[in-house]
Amino acid sequence: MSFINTKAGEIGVKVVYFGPALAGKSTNIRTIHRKTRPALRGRLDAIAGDLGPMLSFDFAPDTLPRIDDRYRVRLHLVTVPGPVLSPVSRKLVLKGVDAVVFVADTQEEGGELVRFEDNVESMQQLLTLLDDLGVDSAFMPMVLQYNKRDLVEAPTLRPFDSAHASPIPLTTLAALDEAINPNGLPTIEAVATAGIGVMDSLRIVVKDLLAPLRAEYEASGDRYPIAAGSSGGWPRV
Ligand SMILES: Nc1nc2c(ncn2[C@@H]2O[C@H](COP(=O)(O)OP(=O)(O)OP(=O)(O)O)[C@@H](O)[C@H]2O)c(=O)[nH]1
Ligand SMILES: [Mg+2]
Repeated sequence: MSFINTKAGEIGVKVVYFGPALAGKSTNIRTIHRKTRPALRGRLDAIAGDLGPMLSFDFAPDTLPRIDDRYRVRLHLVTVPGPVLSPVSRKLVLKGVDAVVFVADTQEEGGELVRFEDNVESMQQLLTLLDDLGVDSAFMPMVLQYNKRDLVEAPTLRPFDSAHASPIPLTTLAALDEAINPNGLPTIEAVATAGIGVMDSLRIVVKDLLAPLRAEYEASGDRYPIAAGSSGGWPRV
């Protein structure tokens, strides 16, 4: 649910960093904050949540084209909080979401993804929460960031399951992609702690956001005058 602030000449969009606990969501946000010119960005806020701090900040990249030749795009980046699943907090954070960076923890041990199931569960939770909020995830710009690719060991030899005369399936990155990405959303491998793949993940969803924003605001003419007494911004309905 993007929102327009005619006074500031900006359209705000909300990008949520979702994923299992400790996948690297906050590391993404901190890295982007650090890499953004201070003049373009707001403060990095840590709001205490019931299960941990929720990080957020906003910035208006000067590299993005204006919408309707007038409006700058201001990105509001937010993480879901917490080491424990908290559907209530997560749903609140997702309210009004315009795009999602799904941060998966793809560290490996012995050639297998240690957190395969956590990633699958988190994606299921995301889809359920979006559905609860009435958001059609099929139209949501989303990128799957396969993070912690520095924690990858050379695959070890797998035991052979003679009963089935085939190797026991590995829980590899390809298997994860098959499990959580049936519709072929864009994916990117990352090492968030080294800044690898972080800006590119954001770029992918922002690029996918621009077309729908243009369609929405450039077709709307002057439907958004500044209301008397308002600060100039209100949520879209
Ligand atoms: N080796 C490695 N460690 C990482 C990477 N990304 C994040 N980490 C580490 O993983 C831990 C968790 O990172 P956070 O960014 O706090 O993860 P989070 O998803 O925000 O975690 P919660 O908010 O607790 O759910 C930290 O110790 C990070 O330094 C990565 O790409 N490689
Ligand atoms: Mg965090």
